[in-house]
Amino acid sequence: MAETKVATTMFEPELETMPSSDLRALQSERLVAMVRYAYDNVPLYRRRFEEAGLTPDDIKGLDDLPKIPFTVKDDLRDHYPYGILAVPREEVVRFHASSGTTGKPTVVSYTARDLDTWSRMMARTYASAGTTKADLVQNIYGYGLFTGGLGFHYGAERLGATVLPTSTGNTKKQLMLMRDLQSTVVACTPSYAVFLAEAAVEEGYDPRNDFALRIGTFGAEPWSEEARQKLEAVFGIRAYDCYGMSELYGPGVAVECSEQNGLHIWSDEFLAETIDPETQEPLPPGELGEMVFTMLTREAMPLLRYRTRDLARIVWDECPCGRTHPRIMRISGRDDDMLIVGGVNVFPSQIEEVLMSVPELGDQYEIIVDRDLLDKLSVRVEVAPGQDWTSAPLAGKVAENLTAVLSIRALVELLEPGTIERSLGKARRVIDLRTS
Ligand code: DLL
Repeated sequence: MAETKVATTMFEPELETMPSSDLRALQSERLVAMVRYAYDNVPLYRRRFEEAGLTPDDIKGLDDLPKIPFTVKDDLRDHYPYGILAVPREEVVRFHASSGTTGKPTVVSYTARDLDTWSRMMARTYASAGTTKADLVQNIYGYGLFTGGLGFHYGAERLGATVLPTSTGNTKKQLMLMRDLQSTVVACTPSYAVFLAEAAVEEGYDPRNDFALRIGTFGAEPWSEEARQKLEAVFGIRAYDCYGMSELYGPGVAVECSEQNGLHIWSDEFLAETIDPETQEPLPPGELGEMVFTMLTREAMPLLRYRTRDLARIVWDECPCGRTHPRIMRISGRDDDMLIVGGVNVFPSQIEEVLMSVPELGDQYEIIVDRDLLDKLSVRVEVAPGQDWTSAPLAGKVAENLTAVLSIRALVELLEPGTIERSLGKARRVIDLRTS
């Protein structure tokens, strides 16, 4: 589908296309005010500033950003249950929480104005992906503590589109409603979208003709260019990458535009930097590093220089779509997702790219890391329907392709289609069995 460039309308054209110098000036002004607000209202920030020998007067603009101490996820966990609150609890109109694999969830909070800002960012996000008032959005992100469901819900309403709030689960019903109501936009995780495509064919639908889908807004987990091409081909849609995290409202931090070449960060609200995760030094634009965000107008839970652990490049080049906001050039993964196998760094996204480029393979896979004497990397992957999962030459070819990209040996096990358990939300692809 990528051959037809679609001009998209903007939700807030003046803010989305403001000259970069004006955008920088706005960020600078907001940063100064936010630092003062955080210092005055959150004991943690006051303490951090005091420890660093700083006062808000030392932050006069963007050039002083590197002086500000970082905030990390543990700072939020340490303040369980309410997290970092800058307003009395009565001013909070909603909480969300991120599941967190270990221990207590991270609770995040919103004032009425925060929710308003978030909805605007989400309305921009939809519009950037080509959604208009005329669209019917089937929102399959989970409703509840996860920010995906309500984030995509209120954003669609703010844009004036129609929402079908199906939330996760019940795939047969999803497909039936998708056909009967003729949904035009689907919002879910990319791994669920892949599963939905497979289930549609199994249920006897012709996804390109029985459904009226034209746009997919996918995010909440890494996915590859190859996965995008597959999803676009199966459903006859354009598939857009959306990035966000609970601490930064939820989805709606950054999204692709019609160019599908990098995700614009809504930089009047989110001030982005990249740092070297080891030295913590800021990196020049365009270099791969850990993304760090400062929220510029957040009321309930201000975040100054929040370390995301997500690795990406950020560029400030002009984009043909007309938006001036800088772009994330694909999220390479999280630095805590990176596997070190036998001393070699391996990103699950590299493995996905290799697997998706072999036509005989299906879309479902698992990465297993184990250790006998040495570390061992195994990949279990389903073959595509109709392919032979006992084929030794196919397994050998996949293993060779993986070794060429990763520079370490990978064992490959082919599986019958349907063997691996499907996920409704974020897929769990990596199983690390090493104990130390
Ligand atoms: O996943 C918010 C969200 C919902 C984003 C729906 C997009 C769509 P958390 O559960 O807090 O919030 O997880 C945040 O997910 O730090 C990234 O590691 C990962 N992530 C989110 N979007 C992307 C993406 C939501 N487009 C964590 N590509 C983040 C790669 C992503 N990773």
